Amino acid sequence: MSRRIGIVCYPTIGGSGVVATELGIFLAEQGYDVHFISTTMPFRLKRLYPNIYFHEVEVANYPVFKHPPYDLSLANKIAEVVDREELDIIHAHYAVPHAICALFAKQMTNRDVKVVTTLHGTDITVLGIDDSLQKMIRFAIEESHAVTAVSHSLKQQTEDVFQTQAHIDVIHNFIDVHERSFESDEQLKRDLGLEPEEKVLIHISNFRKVKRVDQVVESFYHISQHVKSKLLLVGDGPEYSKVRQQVLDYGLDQNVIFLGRQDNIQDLIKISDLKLLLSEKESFGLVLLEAMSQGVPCIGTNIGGIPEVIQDGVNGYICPLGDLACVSSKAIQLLQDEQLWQQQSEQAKNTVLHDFQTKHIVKQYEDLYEHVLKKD
Ligand code: GMT
Repeated sequence: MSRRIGIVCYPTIGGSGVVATELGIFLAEQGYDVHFISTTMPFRLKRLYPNIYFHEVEVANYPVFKHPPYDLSLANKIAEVVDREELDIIHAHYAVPHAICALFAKQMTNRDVKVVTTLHGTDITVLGIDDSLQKMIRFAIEESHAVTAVSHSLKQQTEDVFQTQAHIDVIHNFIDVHERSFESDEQLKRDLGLEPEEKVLIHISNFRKVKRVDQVVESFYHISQHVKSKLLLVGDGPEYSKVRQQVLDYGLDQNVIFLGRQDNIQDLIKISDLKLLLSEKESFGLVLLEAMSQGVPCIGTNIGGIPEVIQDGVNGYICPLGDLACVSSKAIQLLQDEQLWQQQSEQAKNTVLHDFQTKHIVKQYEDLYEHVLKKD
């Protein structure tokens, strides 16, 4: 019998939206009926799938409300979809507000629908330490029929922050390795003004403070003194203007290319030699998988889930947070040693293939769904 799964997520650009959407697509390909419940169509959902449905949450904005009640509209929509589409499972990505709304929706329906919650990071590492939300997040974790975290580190932090005994399964993020071509687009390099002999470093993020993009620029400043190179900065967010100014202050404006938000990051990764992710908080770092799947080694901080993806000295390097001397020396070593780079590039692809392939990881979610469906 085909299972009917509702997926509640933030569909906009961001790792959790990507993971939720790719999960839905893969489940649909396995024969599940998948119902996305969200404000806008998930951005990676680019073609029609006969068994993927999208239910838009419309937020009522009456003058009586000071703030439009998004969470209530979402809960109501989830309940409506559970009843009408006879859902078996609601898979909520993020404890607040999605898991809370799913649990509330469950109360409104007569169906024995199960709630699976996936923690992605910010709900624990940022919201979890906010007193005004802590009780509610603990409730979401303890009342869900199953809870998953995207890394061992996030599971540990959740247990520490909430002092909860709730069982949490670690299911890592994943990436589809099919249809990957490793050929670098020489025309794109020319279009971006990259010289053939120049090394290309890349950083992709939402430019939140936690991403420490300023430290990426500072590390690049040192690297560029030793290696003819350029830095691609992909994304936009609160720190963007500050980082632009920093690039000017360092006299790096000819060497740093700001690309803003981009959908097709794979094309940019393919022309890159090294990826930097120097965050102070990062439950997993999905962009690392995007890079490694194309054979691009990564340097990351020893923070959160990053060391669960980068194996130091194997497929990249791990440096202590804020240790920019470590970042630049490792980067220079890697970019100057072609043989070492080739080895790490191969290892990066192998890591993704062995540990983070969609079909292996999604199987863990499928097993979890079957497990919760047997629960009372
Ligand atoms: O990193 C962000 O600010 C975006 C956030 C999101 O909602 O997508 O990312 C979180 O979830 C991703 C998918 O599981 C993880 O790969 C990111 O590491 C995690 N971000 C943080 O923990 C800061």
